[in-house]
Amino acid sequence: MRIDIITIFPQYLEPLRLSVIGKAIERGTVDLNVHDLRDFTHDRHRTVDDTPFGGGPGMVMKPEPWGEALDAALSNRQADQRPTLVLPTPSGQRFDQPMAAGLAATDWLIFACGRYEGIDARVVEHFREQVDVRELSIGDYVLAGGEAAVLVMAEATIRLLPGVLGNADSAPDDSFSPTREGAPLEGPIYTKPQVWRGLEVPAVLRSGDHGAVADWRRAQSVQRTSEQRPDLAQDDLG
Ligand code: JEH
Repeated sequence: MRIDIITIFPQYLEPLRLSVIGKAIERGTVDLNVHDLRDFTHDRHRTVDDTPFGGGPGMVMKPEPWGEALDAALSNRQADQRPTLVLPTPSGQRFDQPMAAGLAATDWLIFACGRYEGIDARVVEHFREQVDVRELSIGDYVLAGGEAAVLVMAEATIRLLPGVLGNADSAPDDSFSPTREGAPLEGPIYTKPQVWRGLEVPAVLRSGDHGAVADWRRAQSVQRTSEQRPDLAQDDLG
């Protein structure tokens, strides 16, 4: 998968080069290209913002640098390639696990990180002709820009690519997997030592009775989901 990220803070995206996502980049599973929006300005101050038409607080990102940056990212593409352009915005659709899976099924993502009050709306209007546009939000709180949202969306997407997770079975059993429907949250997990600071690992987990372990885990999931996320709980599960 190819991923382009356009931002005025390229260093903000460096954490993607760590850990399991970084390995995927090193191995070539992901071709990550981070671009500095200011490289597509032409004035001495490398200006990317201006005052809003119609008035109001703050500044708006100018369309010209975005137009040039996106033209550059889209250059030299094959006729059959139609990338997905993801725009993080507080007014987008909520990003969730099925969307991560949908993005992971594409072969080219371009993330456009806004700052200030956001990007001049004509940028999306213009590029809709060349790309599939997704305006997405990671949640109902206000960030200072799109970069942190892109870290979240890119990590959630890349870890789903074939070969990225060590244990191929890890992803399908995740909290938000459809296979955990009704009680999607995981209960408590334990490792050695058997007793730590006087606290014992539940005996059932050491019983060797796989059926009893599965039943216990299911009951823990049901309890945890109803306590922490009643909105996700299916109330006929005990
Ligand atoms: C924030 C991209 C580009 C700040 C305020 C306003 C809210 C009412 N989940 C997310 N939260 N924030 C972002 C995001 C995602 N994905 C996000 C961004 C940009 C993504 C610039 N900013 C900063 C920013 C305007 N306020 C929006 N309103 C709902 C509380 C009040 C106005 C716009 C942009």
